[in-house]
Amino acid sequence: MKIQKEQILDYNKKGLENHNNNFEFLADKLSKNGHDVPTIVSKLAKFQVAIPSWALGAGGTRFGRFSFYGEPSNLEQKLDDVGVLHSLTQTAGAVSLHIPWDIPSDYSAIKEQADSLNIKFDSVNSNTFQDQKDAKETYKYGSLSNINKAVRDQAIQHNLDVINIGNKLGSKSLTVWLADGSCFPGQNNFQTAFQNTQDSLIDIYKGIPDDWKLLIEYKPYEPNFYSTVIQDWGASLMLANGCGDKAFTLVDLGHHLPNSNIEQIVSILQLKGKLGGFHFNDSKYGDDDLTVGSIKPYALFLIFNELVYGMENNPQNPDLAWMIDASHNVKDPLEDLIQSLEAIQEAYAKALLIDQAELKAAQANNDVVKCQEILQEAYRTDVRPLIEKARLNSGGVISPINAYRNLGVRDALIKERGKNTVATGL
Ligand SMILES: [Mn+2]
Repeated sequence: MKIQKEQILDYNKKGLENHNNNFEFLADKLSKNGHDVPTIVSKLAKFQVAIPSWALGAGGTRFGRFSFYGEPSNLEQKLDDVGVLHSLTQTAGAVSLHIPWDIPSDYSAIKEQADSLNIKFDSVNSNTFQDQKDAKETYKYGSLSNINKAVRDQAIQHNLDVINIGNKLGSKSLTVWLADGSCFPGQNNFQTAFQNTQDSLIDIYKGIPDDWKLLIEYKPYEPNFYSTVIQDWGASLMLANGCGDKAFTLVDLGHHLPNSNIEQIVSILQLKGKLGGFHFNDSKYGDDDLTVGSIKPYALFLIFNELVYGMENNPQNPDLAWMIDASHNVKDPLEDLIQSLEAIQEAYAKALLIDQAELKAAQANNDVVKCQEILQEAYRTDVRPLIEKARLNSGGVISPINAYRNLGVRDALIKERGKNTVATGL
């Protein structure tokens, strides 16, 4: 299914007057307070977030999976779904493939399709957390950290294969997340597991093209519940430094112990020029894969404050690979992703409203109250008219969720694909 430009223009007619009134009121207020509204709107329009190919179908838990209808059952259909998201939101201009779940069968056809939908191929993701059909070695006891060299070699080769696939599509980074670790004390030698991982990553790094990045993701627990080899940003940073200049840490919001100060992690990594990518989701307890901004929108805003500061003040840090990394158990994945994209845009817009010069002055005076006032003044602003304007300027819709429902997208997908389709992935 493809949403036509005429459908969007027609849909927008209804809300245009209301949007214009809201935007003018807000733009006037912000301009009077010294904000450069057109620059903020153009920054919002430029901000693009990759959709992972595994997030377009129903996810599940280890207790079960509840299907919904019209799921994409191949890569072409997944790209179509990202195309739907992008045409409505104008924020989802990239897709992040998971290998081997989504290996293209015809590269030029898939590139052509992505081009026609205005979608780029972002980071490619390797998978050594489950055994593939006909694989010689098993990852049951780890992959890049495994005590057995044959297993490590298989995992290294898989990552090199993924780089090769990404290269053919125009990707510029490889994301490595390991499930490696141990469930019980004594099961692994921590030092051996870490050193094996470092050596394996160095072998993979040798295959990273000059204009690519190697992104190393960390996670404190799950699926291993006693230890994970790359448990936190410090372990990831050590491994990245052990590889070289093209290796970076990737921060996933859900991969922290409760109450971790993620904004501080993000800030310091940017200072050191080592933040390479960022995965969005939200959580209450752990890696819950919930809709971005659904539980802790203020924390997301504080993180964006640091990201914006870093993007403006840390030229030593590269452009980041942004991706939504969530799974959908009860919502229509496309609606969930639209909500996440909007939450990301909202947090970003609010962070752009923080008066950095004023904040710096208040910090210099140790005016703690003023510092909080500056942050919360930005946070309390209803920035939605700015996001609507950015979307409209790029050819998107005023309200993506309403449009998605009004245009009957899910019904059309069910008609096209049938009821009992199942997406590859988790
Ligand atoms: Mn992730």
